[in-house]
Amino acid sequence: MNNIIPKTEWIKTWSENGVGWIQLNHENKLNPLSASFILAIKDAAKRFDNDPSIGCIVLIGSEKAFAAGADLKEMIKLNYASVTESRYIENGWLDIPKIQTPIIAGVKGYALGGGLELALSAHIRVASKNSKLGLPEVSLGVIPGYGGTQRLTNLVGKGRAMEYILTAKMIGVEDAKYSGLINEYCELEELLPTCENIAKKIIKNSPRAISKAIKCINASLKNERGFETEIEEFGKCFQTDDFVEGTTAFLEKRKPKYN
Ligand code: CO8
Repeated sequence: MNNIIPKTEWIKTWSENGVGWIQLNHENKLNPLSASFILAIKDAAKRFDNDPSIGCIVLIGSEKAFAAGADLKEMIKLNYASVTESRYIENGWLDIPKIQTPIIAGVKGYALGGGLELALSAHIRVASKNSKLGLPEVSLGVIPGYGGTQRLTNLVGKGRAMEYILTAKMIGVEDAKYSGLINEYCELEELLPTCENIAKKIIKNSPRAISKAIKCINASLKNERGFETEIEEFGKCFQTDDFVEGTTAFLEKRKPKYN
């Protein structure tokens, strides 16, 4: 996994009035997140982070999906070692939260599995009314291993995190707003203006104070043991028959049979 080439052609970026926009633009409009796609997202975010004219980053997907999770055709090839030892996840996006510039995730359609975990690693989440969010990993024999068990719990509390993760259910925007999973929801056509309005409010403040505030808020939630445990248990999932059955069943368009 060490020679991953970022798939820059799956990313569109532009900037306007101090806002850096990143659009996930995979040929499959569900934006399945492969390692090279994730690297391209991370590189684009880093470029904006290093540009002093950018005060806020907005990350969006397609009309159909922010992202429907890890690319299962790639994930099925992973094993314990590739997940834990080669630091697949850290290479992927664990350092997105280290970015100093505020990131708003603008969700239209599906934000599932790794897709929701990407949105969870943003600082603020806005969703359009047609959105469906969720962490369906346990239905596939894995866990939300991109920081989902940690960030979701920090955001919505243990009870809700248990409900969302253990049931693997799709979460509508009203429920998501009520639980604190998203900050706001709006009409589909209002998503970009709503993100832009939040960005404008952020940009007029001190960029140095903002990056310090982000650092402090993240530090208050930091639980390195939690992330370590997640990676270890996530890696172990790849040694189970359930993972093979769950992921194969999805790709073969059938229901999994767990013993
Ligand atoms: N990866 C790869 N391909 C996908 C994915 C995916 N996550 N999701 C959909 N596709 C493919 C389908 O196989 C299908 O391909 P094809 O046209 O070749 O048959 C195509 O995209 C369209 O999909 P559907 O026909 O299923 O589209 P629908 O509109 O009927 O349904 C859904 C949309 C509800 C989003 C449905 O596609 C779905 O349930 N997708 C899977 C969602 C999911 O389970 N995501 C979680 C994945 S696990 C995960 O993210 C773990 C994160 C941490 C692990 C990190 C590991 C590195």
